[in-house]
Amino acid sequence: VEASIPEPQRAAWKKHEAAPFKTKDQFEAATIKHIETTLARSLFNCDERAAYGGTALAFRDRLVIDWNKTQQRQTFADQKRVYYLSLEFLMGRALDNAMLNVGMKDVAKDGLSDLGFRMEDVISQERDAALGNGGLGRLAACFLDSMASLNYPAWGYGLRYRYGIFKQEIVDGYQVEVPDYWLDFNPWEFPRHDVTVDIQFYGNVRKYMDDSGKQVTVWENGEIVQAVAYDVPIPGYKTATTNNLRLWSSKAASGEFDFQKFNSGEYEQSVNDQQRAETISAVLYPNDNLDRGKELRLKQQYFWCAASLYDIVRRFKKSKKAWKEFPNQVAIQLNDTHPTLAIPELQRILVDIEGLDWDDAWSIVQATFGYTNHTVMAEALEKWSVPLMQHLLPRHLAIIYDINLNFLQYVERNFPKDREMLSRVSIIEESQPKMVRMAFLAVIGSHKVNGVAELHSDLIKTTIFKDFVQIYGPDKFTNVTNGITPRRWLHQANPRLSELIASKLGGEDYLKDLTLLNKLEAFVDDKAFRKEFQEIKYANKVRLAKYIKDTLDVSVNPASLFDIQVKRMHEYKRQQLNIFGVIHRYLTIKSMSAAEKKKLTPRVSIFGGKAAPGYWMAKTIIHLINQVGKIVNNDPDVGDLLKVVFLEDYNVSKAEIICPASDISEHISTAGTEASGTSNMKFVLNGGLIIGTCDGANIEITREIGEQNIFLFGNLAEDVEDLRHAHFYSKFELDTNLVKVFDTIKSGRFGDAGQFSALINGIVDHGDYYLVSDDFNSYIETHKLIDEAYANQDEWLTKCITSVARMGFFTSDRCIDEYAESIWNLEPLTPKSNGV
Ligand code: KOT
Repeated sequence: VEASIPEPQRAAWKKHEAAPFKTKDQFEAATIKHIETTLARSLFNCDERAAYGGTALAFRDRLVIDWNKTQQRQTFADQKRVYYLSLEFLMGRALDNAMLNVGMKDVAKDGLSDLGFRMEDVISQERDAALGNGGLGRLAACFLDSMASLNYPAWGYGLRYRYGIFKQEIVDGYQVEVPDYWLDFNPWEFPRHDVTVDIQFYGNVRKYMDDSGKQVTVWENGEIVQAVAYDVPIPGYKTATTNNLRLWSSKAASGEFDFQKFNSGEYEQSVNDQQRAETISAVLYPNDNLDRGKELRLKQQYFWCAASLYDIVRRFKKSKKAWKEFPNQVAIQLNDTHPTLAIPELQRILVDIEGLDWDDAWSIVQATFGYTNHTVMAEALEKWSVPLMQHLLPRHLAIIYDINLNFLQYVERNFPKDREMLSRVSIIEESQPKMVRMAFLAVIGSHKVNGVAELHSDLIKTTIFKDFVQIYGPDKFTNVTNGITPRRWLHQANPRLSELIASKLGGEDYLKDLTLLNKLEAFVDDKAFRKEFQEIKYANKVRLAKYIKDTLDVSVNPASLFDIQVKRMHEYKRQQLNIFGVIHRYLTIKSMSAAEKKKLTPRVSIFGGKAAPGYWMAKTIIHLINQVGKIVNNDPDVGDLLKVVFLEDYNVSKAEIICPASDISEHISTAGTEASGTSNMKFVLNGGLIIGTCDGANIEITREIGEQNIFLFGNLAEDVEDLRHAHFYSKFELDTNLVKVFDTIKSGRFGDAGQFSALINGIVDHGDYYLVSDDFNSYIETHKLIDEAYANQDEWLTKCITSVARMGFFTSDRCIDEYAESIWNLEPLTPKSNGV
């Protein structure tokens, strides 16, 4: 308030108030001004990168104006906000999205052309903001887009990693990781050097009585690291609402480095301190669906939770409201268990610092948090060792013990006869060393827990959280099926399809209300529409074929069936099942007569995805895919009938080229392992069909689009446990076709067989945990059905169009409305027409 300009001087401000560009001329002026003054370039040395920089800065100016007004509006409105805490935000590029949301893409296109540049070239200069591993991080990014587009007062909180997910290079068929230093030019972030928070680690806990006889607990003598805020504007689609994503960067508390130490000759120590502090936000952990329990990761989590909560509490305290109002002003959503330390941290702030009673504080905490679970895979469930937590966060561990004690007493009162239950549900696992089970803490500290697709939400209630359903009743657990933003994943990735749809639906309203897509079904027999739909798919395949030629020097025929599996490499996602299927197809082709070959549908099998650097099996699968490609693509017996390619460095901007170009995409996880999957939605929305297991969101996609429009195969989740058991305790006969595939690999046809023995042994000798053999026959039979179906292009096209028309449910806008209604109790705050 003190920084507000006094009334008499406001006229001068208003006269010169920054105004957004509106016309092409104004866009050109703004862009040139930035190129010449901000970037210090000129007519004579303006390359595409500089043109990108100027354009981005011109759009950034526009966003900032809306952003400031949005923050002002949200502050004055004095209503509840939601804070989305996620260690990952897989944003991809921002310029195209900004142009689309602001509604000025055409203006910019014409303007850039006047200045001598092509829009696509300028857009492709931008580096992806890749602060995430895969689905979980991309979901957070889609949610930010939807929250802004629906005018919800919402902030994201994350870490500003200096290095995002590594860049993947393929060298001799092997994955090589290259660091992703993405910050050399990032026009989208605003450093807020005035918004800093001191974060403590280590130290000790001391209790004493104050003068009034009240017990006080202090956490002291720790090491301090400073968190600095960097803000990123998040524009909504066709609305003035521009929300904030706040990313924290770590730095030595003493500033640059400790001059006292420096002057007294301890140069190295002072530089070391600085580096230790900066290490916290240095790099994203590159593991998807895996918890490795490293101390630095725990530091990242606490650093980010503590800074975010300090910020949220500081904002609340400005309102001078009573503490019991906190949950009416603040909802905090935990994106998986990574931010679970926010629970004991808020309890600590309320009890130790603000002096609330434990029980009052705990009611506030529980009413504030919601927790989203994204996985049931045992190796991904976070546990922290008690000794580590004792060392790093002694006060938090004590609070967790108290939370646990209260909880276990409650359980004991309500289930007095069930002694076993206490050890099953305890936050502390009595192992050696003891471990803190973060998922249990998250459940206990939240008022709602949700899974991300129906099957998954049912599974968590019957497996990992079964006892908690007993304890709290079923209403604490709910489902919010994932979704994707149609702005990026339809309009931006597939402008021609988007335009065709708009021409049939009478405008672009469907991008705000995706259920309107159902009106497309009326055109399923419309000849001209069908033809254009098909032409667009073909053009998208041509674009991908060109990309494959340019990057891998492999020629693929765009008339072939494009069969795509792009996602993180993981045994449970079963890229190995896919490549074994490809080898089977290769063997089949090799045994075919010329006449038989003539009848076969030509295929391109396209793979892409990163393996965690320490995940050997996943890396082996990448290697096998590349080795198979090398043989198959150069076999004259095969020709165009089969090509196998592995696309390097799959990321968000590449997904925007890949998703519109599929005929079939593969979502073939062992049933019950893929919580939702979201690329399944991207592919279908772009007019591709899918082959999939009855897993995650595939099930609801099937319900929406109809069984006749999807290729489902494989065992069901309910049978997985028995099958796994049978692999060990009954006679386990491998699928005969799979044995042939293994024999071929073992013969050395795809290079040194020793390289692949662990992959094969995992199935043959070690119980085939992911049921590759059990599902192999039904997988290859289903691929035959796909071949046949594709041969009838007319029916195929009908399936594709019908599916697109029925995908309205899978927009992330629907997700956000569901969260707002059933978890956050949050209302939108719609700007007036003047944007204020
Ligand atoms: C777990 C630990 C570390 C990093 C990532 C995870 C993770 C990722 N857990 N689940 N996911 C994926 O989340 C997506 C969004 O909900 C789901 O669609 C996908 O099935 C999960 O595997």
